Amino acid sequence: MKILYSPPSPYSAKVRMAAKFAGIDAEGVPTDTIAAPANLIDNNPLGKIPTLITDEGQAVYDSRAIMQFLDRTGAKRLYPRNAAKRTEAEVLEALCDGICDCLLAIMYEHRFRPEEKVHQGWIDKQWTKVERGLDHLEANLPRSTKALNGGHLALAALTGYLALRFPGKWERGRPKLKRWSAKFAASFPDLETLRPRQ
Ligand SMILES: N[C@@H](CCC(=O)N[C@@H](CS)C(=O)NCC(=O)O)C(=O)O
Repeated sequence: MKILYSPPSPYSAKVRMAAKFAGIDAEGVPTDTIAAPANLIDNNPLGKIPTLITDEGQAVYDSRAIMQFLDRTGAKRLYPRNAAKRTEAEVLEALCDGICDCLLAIMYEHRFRPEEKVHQGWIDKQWTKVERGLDHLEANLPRSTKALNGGHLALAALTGYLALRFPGKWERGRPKLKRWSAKFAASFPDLETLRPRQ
């Protein structure tokens, strides 16, 4: 099994941590989406990472479909069996991924638009969503990281991405979120190596 990814990508970090946690042997294939290589485009018309390719050649994307696939495939489950708890984990994942969507929209606005066309109003709108989302997380953090699930892994990916791309911009007033991130790093050193990095 292969996972096309890039080291800073938060969604890639989430699924690679999930594969490792679930005991699935997946080879990480560093992939430059801007270059749009054939092994990416031929497997995912959207040209996005992460894209998982099974040993049989089936492509699975996006990251949430990959998480569900890994949950069905691995030795360890990624989502609670209890329906209410599972919904909770899935919503936490959706929130963390959604915050990443806003952060990426901000990054892309700067990266892919000529400077005179960068739309500050759009960036501000995305950042408002980020702030609301992070405040919600600060007030509703999962209690423990002992029994990891897909929601926790999405949160670890999000906080890793914030630390990488937005240092000094998200921590103030959110001590619990910062502590949660540090505790994750200390508790799961093997997963920590897969969090977003340059
Ligand atoms: N909803 C998707 C988002 C994936 C995504 O946007 N990945 C980024 C990298 S972090 C990407 O591939 N960007 C290149 C592009 O949009 O062309 C998922 O959860 O997998």
